[in-house]
Amino acid sequence: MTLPLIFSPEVAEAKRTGAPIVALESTIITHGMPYPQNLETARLVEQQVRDAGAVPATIALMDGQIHAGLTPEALEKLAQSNGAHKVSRADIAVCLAKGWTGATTVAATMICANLAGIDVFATGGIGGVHRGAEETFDISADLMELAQTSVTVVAAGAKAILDLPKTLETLETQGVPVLCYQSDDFPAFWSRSSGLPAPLRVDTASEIGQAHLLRGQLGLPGGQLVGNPIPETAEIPTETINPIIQAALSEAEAAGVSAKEVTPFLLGRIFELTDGKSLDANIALVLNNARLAAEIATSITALRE
Ligand code: PSU
Repeated sequence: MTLPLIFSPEVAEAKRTGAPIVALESTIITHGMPYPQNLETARLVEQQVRDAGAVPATIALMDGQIHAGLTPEALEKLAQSNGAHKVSRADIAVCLAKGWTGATTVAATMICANLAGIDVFATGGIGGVHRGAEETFDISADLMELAQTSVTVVAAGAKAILDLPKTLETLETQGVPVLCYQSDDFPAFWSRSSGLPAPLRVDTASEIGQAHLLRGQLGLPGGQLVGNPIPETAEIPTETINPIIQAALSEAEAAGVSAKEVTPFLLGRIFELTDGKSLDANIALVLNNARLAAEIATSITALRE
């Protein structure tokens, strides 16, 4: 039985020529944004990666195969599918065995990117320690994945619906480097600053690429989290977004939402409560992350030569 991993023609060609590649996740498409904005954003993000000189590899599970790179038809099918499973580390193998359509979270995308030989991955915001985790134990598998899989993940921090101080503490305990790009603060997804200091500050894509390769040489397992603040023009100030997050959290609690449903529920309610402004910000920050990820992938390719 061979590893069920297939490349789109564009990604296969990039692998053949050694061109830089950026992995992209698919849970953001199926569970993070409504249709049709999810499809439009997925296309724009792929184009942003190309414009910045790299090749996009959107990752998803379909028909028993890990797809690294989706054809335009497959991307459209995924964006319109209502029944896609949200797949993390625990679910990948069974999802493939059953031939289900699986949208990969940050954790699962890291695993697939690593198998596909892709070093860099861009997303919106990683999962983390949920508020009230001392009661619920709800901690995203994304954090443990960063501790064990060698992929550099570019995100606008962790989603601000989370307990950010506990998320940073957990990353520190797990030995995950958190590199804040051109900022002294850890970003908070829709806002440029969480008010928490950057564990590490970096100022160039090349520094990030060098650190990625050095970790390999040092024999350190695990990846890096790059915190790239949302562009100033697109940010929603914390004073505006915080009460909305609180309202959405109260509703989630009242409705008894738990486990994998929490993040999609909160993102959906915040979208409604901000009249769509949270989605505009989310799109802007993902595009910003895609550009930086392409620059990092390009620098890693050059450093390897
Ligand atoms: N970034 C976004 N929107 C999203 C996600 C990331 O801008 O919806 C997804 C990622 O796939 C991430 C997941 O892994 O949310 C976190 O889910 P959970 O909190 O259940 O681990």
